[in-house]
Amino acid sequence: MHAALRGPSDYSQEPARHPSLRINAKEPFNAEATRRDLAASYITPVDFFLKRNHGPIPIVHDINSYYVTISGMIDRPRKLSLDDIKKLPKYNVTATLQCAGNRRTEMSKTRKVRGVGWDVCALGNATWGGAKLSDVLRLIGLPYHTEISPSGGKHVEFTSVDQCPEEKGGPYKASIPLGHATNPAADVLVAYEMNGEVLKRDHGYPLRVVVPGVIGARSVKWLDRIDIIEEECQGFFMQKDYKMFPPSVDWDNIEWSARTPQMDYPVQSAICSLEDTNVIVPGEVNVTGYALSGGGRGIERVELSTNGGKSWFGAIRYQKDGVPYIAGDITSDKWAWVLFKAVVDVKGDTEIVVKAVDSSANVQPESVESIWNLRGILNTCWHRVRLSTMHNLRSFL
Ligand SMILES: Nc1nc2c(c(=O)[nH]1)N[C@H]1C(S)=C(S)[C@@H](COP(=O)(O)O)O[C@H]1N2
Ligand SMILES: [Mo]
Repeated sequence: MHAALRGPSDYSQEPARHPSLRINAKEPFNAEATRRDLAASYITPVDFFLKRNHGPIPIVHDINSYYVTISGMIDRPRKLSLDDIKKLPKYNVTATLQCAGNRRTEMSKTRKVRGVGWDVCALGNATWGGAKLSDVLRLIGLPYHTEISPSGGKHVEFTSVDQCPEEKGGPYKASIPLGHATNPAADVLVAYEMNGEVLKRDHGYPLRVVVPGVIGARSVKWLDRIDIIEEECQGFFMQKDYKMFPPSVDWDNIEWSARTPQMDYPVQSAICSLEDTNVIVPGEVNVTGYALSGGGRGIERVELSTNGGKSWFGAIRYQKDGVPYIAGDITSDKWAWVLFKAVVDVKGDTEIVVKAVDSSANVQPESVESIWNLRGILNTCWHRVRLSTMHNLRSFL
């Protein structure tokens, strides 16, 4: 094992976290921002960025002797230091990382699912700075657009050092197809910066992988090894966790090998300016939130309804101030969410519904029942908030 980077076996050396986070599990630490904090900015401040862990946060003992081992089905294995990675061309990629478990709590309300519960904030949008994985792999003799290595490797596996109970104390690991890893346009990064600052421990210091447009589970933090392997990673999280089963499959009839692990996330949106518990004065209500889709697909429309989906009206989408958002245009951040806003005139008790349509015309499903799955992943049904109105406010004053 690595001496310079190590995963502790207990939670006595966790980093400090922002007090306003909503903690969904303490050990391992899993937390999300409040809806308002998350939607307040296009670039998510590190403090409010989703924190999703499966074990105690690793510690760097000596950054000067840290290296990442690149090995597996290649002729010349190599060890790369942080400086070696930093010598490669640096890219800044703005990409949203979304956990597949985002909105799991809501899915559990129809029928219980297993996993850490999350509201609608298990994601964040950051500008990641680092080397492209495609450039790192060129250093070991794999050219761009290699689908199969000369020795028959088809996947690139990332291994960390954190001690995860699901892996019986072993490290977290995941893989992506070699063709994806060696495609420079896929923008897969070996990142050392987040929002212009050195990566924080919670988010993978000293190096993490960022796979844009793909569920967060493949973006391995605290990188120890990169291995070229024959087939996809056989670790717990790839084989027995992040898979999407149909509603008919439950724990008594599950056959894990029947499905491949999830890669891209589907089109998603949620309202962040309101909570179900809000009691408001009738009148104009600001509705804001986020929408995103996987695989680099942009957001074509965000629509709201106040009559359960019988009719819809469009919300304004935006990323950068003063730059109109055009899905798929080079002026937009292809891997990033869009924020939306609209004003809704609320007269009495109202349910506000949001749904997004991506640039491939994929639409969010109406009901959670049709996409229910035992692990509670990829809940992307129309997001609803129920508002109660206070009609007699004056008489209270
Ligand atoms: N080493 C390691 N990498 C990991 C994980 C982990 O537990 N250990 N969790 C994964 C999951 S499921 C998600 S959603 C993202 C979350 O990244 P973040 O905590 O930086 O938001 O990290 C991924 N990478
Ligand atoms: Mo995740």
